[in-house]
Amino acid sequence: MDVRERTYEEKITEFEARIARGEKIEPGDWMPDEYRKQLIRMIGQHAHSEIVGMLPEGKWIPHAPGFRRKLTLIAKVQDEAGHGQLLYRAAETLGKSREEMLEELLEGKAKYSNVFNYPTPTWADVGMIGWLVDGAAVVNQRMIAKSSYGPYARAMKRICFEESFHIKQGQDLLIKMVYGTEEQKQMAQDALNRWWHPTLMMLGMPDSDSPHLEKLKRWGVKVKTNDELRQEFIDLVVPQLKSVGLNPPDDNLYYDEKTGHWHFTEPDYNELKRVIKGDGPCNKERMEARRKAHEEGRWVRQALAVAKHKREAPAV
Ligand code: FAQ
Repeated sequence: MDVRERTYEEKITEFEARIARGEKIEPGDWMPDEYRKQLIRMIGQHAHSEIVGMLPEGKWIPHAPGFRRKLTLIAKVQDEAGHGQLLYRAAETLGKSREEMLEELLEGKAKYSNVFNYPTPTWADVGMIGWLVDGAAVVNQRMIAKSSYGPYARAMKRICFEESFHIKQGQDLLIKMVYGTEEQKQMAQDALNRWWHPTLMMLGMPDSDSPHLEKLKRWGVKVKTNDELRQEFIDLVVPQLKSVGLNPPDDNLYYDEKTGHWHFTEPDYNELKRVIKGDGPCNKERMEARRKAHEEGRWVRQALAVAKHKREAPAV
């Protein structure tokens, strides 16, 4: 038996061969440091997005029009909290603690999705988050379900299942408005105008300007590129919106018979860069709300830590 230590080249060749065979990489397996780093970065940002993403819709819970709409919205927002939990757990399998990740978020050092830094001035915005934001999230996450890292890929099964239901609640709410009064229809169209470009940006920088894409693709963390996912989302959602008389705010949007895809105007990626650096319409408000929630939850974490300590202390 060969007992010598394997070289880095041998380890990475075997690692890449496993990915090429479609095997999943699991927490205790050997992996290059850069693969681990990329995953912690991406899963951490994903987890933060889920919990910051509770805020723009959460503010509408007290104002939801009617008991059933309120119940549905509460359930949706709670689902997002659960997704955050699952994702923090998945990131922890790579060696970074949830506390560290949360600290980075609260100190403004960690990123979360651009899209949650925009306001929700009307009830129609709640529907648009479901239809567009959850819609784009599912397109991305169905791809992540095929990712090479086992815990991340498996977490997507439940997340995609629940987020597909969130899309339906957004569509149901908006279709009611679109077939309601003229004013309600206009509210739905205005919300679409507000959310269209931020949602397209949500799927990442264009491939030509994405510093991470090459590694993520090479190691099967992503099996499609940001631009491919953006096109897939547009091809899916444009006919849905048009079928109820809603029109994305893009004068150059048309179906190209030759390519079989919808042609669209790219969003302003300079705006994306500004928003993720902290200069969006609601960044400050979102971070203040997260910090307040963290402070208000401190007593729960302390009580749990005491209970854990008591359970683990040797009996006398
Ligand atoms: N927002 O090379 P790329 C949801 C950053 S879940 C913020 O393109 P990458 C559920 C990027 O981090 C939504 N930052 O990066 C829900 C990087 O910064 P770094 C979240 C962005 O990783 C629904 C730099 O720019 N989903 O919505 C964005 O290949 C409703 C270079 O960019 C996920 O997180 C952006 N849009 O692609 C909840 C899915 N775009 O790290 C509540 C997993 C780029 O160098 C209500 N994540 N940046 O400092 C991903 O697929 C990717 O990480 C992307 C970014 C697509 C977000």
